[in-house]
Parts: sequence; structure tokens; C-alpha cells
Amino acid sequence: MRRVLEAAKRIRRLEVQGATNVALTAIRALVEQMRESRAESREEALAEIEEARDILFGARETEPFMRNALRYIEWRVRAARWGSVEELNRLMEEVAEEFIQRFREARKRIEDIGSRRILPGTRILTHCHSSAVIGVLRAAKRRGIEYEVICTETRPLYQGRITAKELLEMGVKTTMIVDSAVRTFLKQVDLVLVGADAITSEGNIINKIGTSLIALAAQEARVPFYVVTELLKFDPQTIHGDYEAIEERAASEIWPDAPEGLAIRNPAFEVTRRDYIHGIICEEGVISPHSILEAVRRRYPWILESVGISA
Ligand code: RI2
Repeated sequence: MRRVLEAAKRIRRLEVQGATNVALTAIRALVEQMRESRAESREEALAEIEEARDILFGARETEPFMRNALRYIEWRVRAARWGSVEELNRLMEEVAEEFIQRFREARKRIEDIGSRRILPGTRILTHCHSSAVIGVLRAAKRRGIEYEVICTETRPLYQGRITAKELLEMGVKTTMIVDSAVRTFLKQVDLVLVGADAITSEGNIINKIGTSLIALAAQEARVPFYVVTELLKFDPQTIHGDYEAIEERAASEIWPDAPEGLAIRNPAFEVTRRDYIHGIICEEGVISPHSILEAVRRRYPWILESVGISA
């Protein structure tokens, strides 16, 4: 399981960051791992896929996009006829390629749709680093729209700096603020755009810690709060009543040489309730969080079917 263990380590250490990059890295690791397989039967090969999938699932908790992607590949492999590992590998490569292609199409649609919400002179606030948000901003720039972005640092790991650097490279006027300055700067903002790590069956979203506080403040300041995300981040297990697990990371990320006896909590994500979300900018358009389940059922019935829910 060398390749899969290596990928899981990179994901756990945040050398690969953002829900989308995590999912794409996991898909490639699974396909590459199976290329090295010495399985002699269908059962042995399927057992290897299960083992690889579980290692990757365990890398980070709050990653339904990755889980959906790996489940999709496994589901297609189980449903197909193949006799040898060579045939299996061809099939896995085909299925993975098809999945990535469909993801790219979804992303492109999101960028087109989201960029129309950005008008000349719009001031946008964003939190953390989301490739989906950056994609929307890049698409707006390509259309020749001039706008400004305020980005938070995003403690404790400062992913806001990645956002700031990418925006500067794009030639966008960018301002960085500390996380606790959000309410002050909301007065100057027209729109909040954040990414998502997970979407629940009730239309709540889970994103980087701090997101919910921004959503609350945005409502109070009457600033529209939008989430930019593929529906591929929908967690089907939430239909069954499961809560999305929230990853809690090491205390040392917050204070490496903290005094002994001090309790430090470091949840990486939190839930933002649908009541605070104006719209979800996704491959189905700008939709209400209330219609998430219907949208997923229409576009990706396999997300439900792959966990035994009839779509
Ligand atoms: P994209 C990130 O989490 C942020 O919470 C970001 O909003 C989300 O993933 C989605 O990112 P982390 O992996 O899929 O940095 O839009 O902990 O790239």
C-alpha cells in the first residue's frame, strides 16, 4: 500500500490542502496503487481496493468529496466484469478519468455562474483558501471585471496567505485582515464568498473554522453570504442521521510551546446553518440550501446509490 500510505500522509500533514485537491490526490493514489497490484483473483483485488480506500478515508475526517470519489470508483469496479488485474487497471483508469472530467465540467460551470455575481467595483470577503472561490474570482478577472478582495489570515495555519498570493498573481487588489477584524470590514464589503468541505442533507455547510462566525456577522451587517462548492461534497451519510465528523487537529498548531496544563482546542471546521446562507453556487446554478438534496439526486444519483440509498 506504499502509494496510498504516502498520499494519506501528505493529506494528513496538509501538504495537500483543500477538499478538491484532497479528493483528486486520493483518486490518483488509488489508481496508481492498483497498478502495482499482484492480486490473483477478483476477490483479492477488491480486498486491496477496500484496504486502500480505508487508509485514504482515515487520512482526514471531514472529506466527503474524497469519500464520494473513491466510493464511485469502487462502485463502478464492483458492477463491471473484468477478469485480470490488467483489465481492472484499464477500467479504473477510465473511470477515474471520467470522474475527473465530470468534476472539471462542474467546476467550469461554477466559475461561469459565480463570476456573474461579481460586478465592476464589487468588494468581496473570503476566508481560508478555496480553489472553487479562486476559480470564480479568476473567471471574473478573465471577463475583464475589476473588483477587490479582503481575505482573512485564517488562523491557525494561515491558508489566507495562499489566497492572498494567488490573488496578487492574478492582479487583484487584495487586503489581508486578522480573523477577528471581519465585522469591522464587513461594512465595506458587498459579498462574502467561501468554499465548503462538506454539505449536509439539510443544506448546512461545513467549512474552515471561523466561517460560521463570518456568516452570522454577515447576516447582521446585511451582506449576502454565498458558498461556492461542487455538489460532489454532499455527504450522503447525513441522510441517515449521521453528523459529519469534525476533524480536530494538534494543539501545537495553535501554540507550539504552550504552558503546561493549558487546554487548547483546535477544530479545523464548523457547521454553518443554512439560515445564514443566501445561496450555494454550484454546478446546478445558484440554489437555495433547502434544495440541496433534490439537486444531488438529479445530478449525482450515484452519490446516494453508492451508500445504499435509492435515488
Ligand atoms: P476547495 C479547505 O479546508 C477550506 O475549508 C476550503 O474552504 C475548503 O477546503 C474547500 O476547498 P482545508 O483542506 O475544495 O484547507 O474549494 O483544511 O479547494
